[in-house]
Amino acid sequence: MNQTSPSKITKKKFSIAVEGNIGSGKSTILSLLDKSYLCDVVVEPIESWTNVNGHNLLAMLYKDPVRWGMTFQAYAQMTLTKLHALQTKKPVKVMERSIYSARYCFVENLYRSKILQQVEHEILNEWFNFMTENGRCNLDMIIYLRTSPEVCLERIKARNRPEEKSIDLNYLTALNNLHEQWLIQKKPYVPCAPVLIVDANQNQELVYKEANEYLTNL
Ligand code: D5M
Ligand code: MG
Repeated sequence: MNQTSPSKITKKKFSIAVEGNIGSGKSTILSLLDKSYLCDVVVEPIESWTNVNGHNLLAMLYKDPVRWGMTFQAYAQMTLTKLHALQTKKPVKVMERSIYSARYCFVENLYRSKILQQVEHEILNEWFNFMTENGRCNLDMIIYLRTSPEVCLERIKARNRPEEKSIDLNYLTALNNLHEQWLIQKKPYVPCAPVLIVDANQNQELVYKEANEYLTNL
């Protein structure tokens, strides 16, 4: 058992982020982990992104990323920071995504594809640096659901969210490359916690079994 094992923690929770491309199966795994006596699951604030006082900001982003990219990322960063700060009861807190994937994958992709302007990137970065300093958004572990963009596309088609109709293989490949750079190559961004890599192309029951076995043996 290592030093940060949940059973050794009295007040501080062991915080985990489940990361992976769109359609990698994060929500499915989280809904299974939610039943565990060990874990409190905190899901991605997609409900708030699709209803900002009546505005579907996620749909607006997919429809017109140049117009809404900055607005969406500013809002995503804020809602995710709130989830990082959320106090939970059980020994392990499991989050869907984190402020880190928002910054290192989504913001980075919008910037590299010239959808975000340099000044917008600078502002988001300054906020990100402020929000992550002094351990404010600390994680103890990252579970990376590693998937091929092709498998993600199939799952996205199957779940058929109206906002996600425009997602194509190019977008998923770009996001996949950024997840890989961050969580596997650890360059140019270094993960803030140890990374457990799970092959999430496989059947989702097996993915859950692998993640759960790891958690109960911590
Ligand atoms: O999917 C949640 C949806 O939200 C999916 O369409 C991707 C989108 N999403 C999540 N975070 C971001 C950021 N930071 N920018 C742009 N789009 C985002 P899921 O597969 O559950 O992640
Ligand atoms: Mg999800």
